[in-house]
Amino acid sequence: MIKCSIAVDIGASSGRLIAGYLENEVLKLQEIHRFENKLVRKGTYFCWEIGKLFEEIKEGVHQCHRLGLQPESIGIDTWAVDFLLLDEKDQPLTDAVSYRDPRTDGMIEEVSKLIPKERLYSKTGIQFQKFNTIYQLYSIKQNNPEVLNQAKTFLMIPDYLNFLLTGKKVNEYTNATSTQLVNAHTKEWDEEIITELGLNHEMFQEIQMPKTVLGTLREELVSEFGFDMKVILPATHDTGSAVVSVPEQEDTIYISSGTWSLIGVENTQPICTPDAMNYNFTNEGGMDYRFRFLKNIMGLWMIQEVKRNYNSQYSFGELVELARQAKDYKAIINVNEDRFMKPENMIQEIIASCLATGQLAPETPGEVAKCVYDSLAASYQEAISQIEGLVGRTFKQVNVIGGGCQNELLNELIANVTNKEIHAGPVEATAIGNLSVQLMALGHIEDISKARTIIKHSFEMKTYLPSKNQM
Ligand code: LFR
Repeated sequence: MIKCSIAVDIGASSGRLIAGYLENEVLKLQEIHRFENKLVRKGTYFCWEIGKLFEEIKEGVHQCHRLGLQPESIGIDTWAVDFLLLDEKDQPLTDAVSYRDPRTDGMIEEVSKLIPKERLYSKTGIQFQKFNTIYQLYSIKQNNPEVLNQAKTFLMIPDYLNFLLTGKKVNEYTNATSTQLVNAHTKEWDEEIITELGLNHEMFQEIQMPKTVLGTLREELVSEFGFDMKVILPATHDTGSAVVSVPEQEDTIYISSGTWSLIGVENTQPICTPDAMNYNFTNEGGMDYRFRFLKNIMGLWMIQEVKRNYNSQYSFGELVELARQAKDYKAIINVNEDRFMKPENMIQEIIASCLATGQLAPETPGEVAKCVYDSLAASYQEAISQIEGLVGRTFKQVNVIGGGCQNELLNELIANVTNKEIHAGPVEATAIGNLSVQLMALGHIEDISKARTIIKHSFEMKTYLPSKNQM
């Protein structure tokens, strides 16, 4: 049996288990299980089906073994900011409410009354997004204080899944920073902020770094699978794992392209200046205490919703093709407006936004898709000029990683709009970053720079140059 590690990578629209192992310094991947993830309405909230996600992870582990692979370790990453609160019997007190739920409307303003924005930013370096954990917790404090009174343990989504695997309760660092409660300078929970919000300090767990071997499987799981394995902390925030696998950092701006587009650079120090705050850049904690200085752009969520609103009549590939055919239509909307976070109907929202800005409304699926792609590219360009201004230098190339890097039209548009060379790949950046950290913890890869060299040699990248025949 081939020995491997398993990356569990769960995004907002799908999850996957990918097995990986090194063969002559080349990282080999094998997808072993893929499943859907989506928001479901439970009572008045939009939630994740956390129990189902755990069942899918178990199914994937069984499948790995059936395929003749022997996992030495497993590591989980998911989106950030969402969490569960457990009672004294370690039972969840609520469903796993999603960050897209409107329960946080108005909470940035409420929290700002207690902690001025400048102070919060200079301490944490984290962007102001209404869905951050801090605002979710504050919304619970205002509307369901009894839940917080009973809460003994705060675990983020991957922390909770790790708890189900091992019985150990810790908060992994990269994901913890997305709460806006971790101090960017001490890299620990910021006790002052927690006190000023009136939250209970005790529920926060010890912060542990990626590469930590958390433990082994609970006994019931060892009997169920018929084997044990190590549970290792990768960067449990998916974007943290994705950025581990950006092969070249020099002269490069990355775009981690999925449900969100995360655009930025890797730094060794946080930039918590008023300018960075005003442009709403974030300094998320990364591997080896590096920082991801980046901006959230609404991303492919918009096209996922457009597809859903057309009752999935067109595939993503077909929408791209239709957008290419709609080459005479052009309208640019501000994709980062709150109205696109969770609209009733994305197509109607796009039309309304075009009309409100005095532009022709898209009339066909191709025009709607073209508007989304053009607008995303325009938003990337704006973020790039902000990054260049904030860090005081220009960058030669853009490396698009993640599922979205397979969208050739979008890559061409980015090349044209930014006038930079675009490198696309790896597609499975998040799983690759997750696996690399596990392989480091197991002693198979020395460090992150060695991991990046291996990644560069193991996966194909495509290059797109700016063209004169712009769409
Ligand atoms: C991407 C991501 C982003 C985070 C958003 C919400 O999947 O993790 O980094 O801002 O989802 O958690």
